[in-house]
Amino acid sequence: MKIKQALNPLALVTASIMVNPWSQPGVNAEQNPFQLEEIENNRLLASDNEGMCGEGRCGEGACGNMTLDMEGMVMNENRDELPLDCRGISEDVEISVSAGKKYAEPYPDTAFGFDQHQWNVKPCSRITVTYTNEDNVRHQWMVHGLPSYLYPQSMFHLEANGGYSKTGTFIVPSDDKTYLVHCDMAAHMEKGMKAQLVVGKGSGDIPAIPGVTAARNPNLYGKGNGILNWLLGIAIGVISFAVPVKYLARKQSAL
Ligand SMILES: [Cu+2]
Repeated sequence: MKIKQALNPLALVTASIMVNPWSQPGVNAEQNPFQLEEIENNRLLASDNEGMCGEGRCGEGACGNMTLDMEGMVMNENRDELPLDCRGISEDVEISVSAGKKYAEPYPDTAFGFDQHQWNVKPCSRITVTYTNEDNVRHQWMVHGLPSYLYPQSMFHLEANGGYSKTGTFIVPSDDKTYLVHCDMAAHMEKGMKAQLVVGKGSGDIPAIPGVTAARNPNLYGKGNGILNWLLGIAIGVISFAVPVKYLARKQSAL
């Protein structure tokens, strides 16, 4: 009788509801609406230009403001032309960025990552980025929000095919601004390939950058409260066992 009470499914369901499985938030790659709109506009502009530089018209080598070969692509490189608000180059900065699945390992809810997620430079810096892709799928390093009179679609863009590196240079304006950097391959930003380039004092952090800023809508699925999750799992397991046992016991007593 006591065993039957202990296995009372109603009591177990109540107990399992009382166990709170919510745990500490993970980092998901939420974006703010402005960034989403900007990225979507850039995609539309890029697709408008596709017939100009894509579809084999230029083949390998230079094409407008894009260089493309078997190893990847550099788009909108600018080594010499100063932004209108810069009197000169304040400093030359060299950045090496690695991309790959292994860089996602420290961060929950991510699958891809950069080895760094924030870079700080002075206004009017000339920045040379060497981007190395350690995976076997394509990855991009794309900066948004640059002045459109220098950078079509307001972006500078490196893309490295699996196992290759690409190097490109661009010059940032003089204003304090935080630029979104991401990989635009499907779902890669949402899965961790998101970073920020801070020029001068920046203009405020971008949310949900792995290891840098928190998500505004954190993931509430349990990952941290291991004991509570174990208790919930045990309770569900016991219920699954108790219901058929009770049914069989009733059936037997009726015979
Ligand atoms: Cu990627």
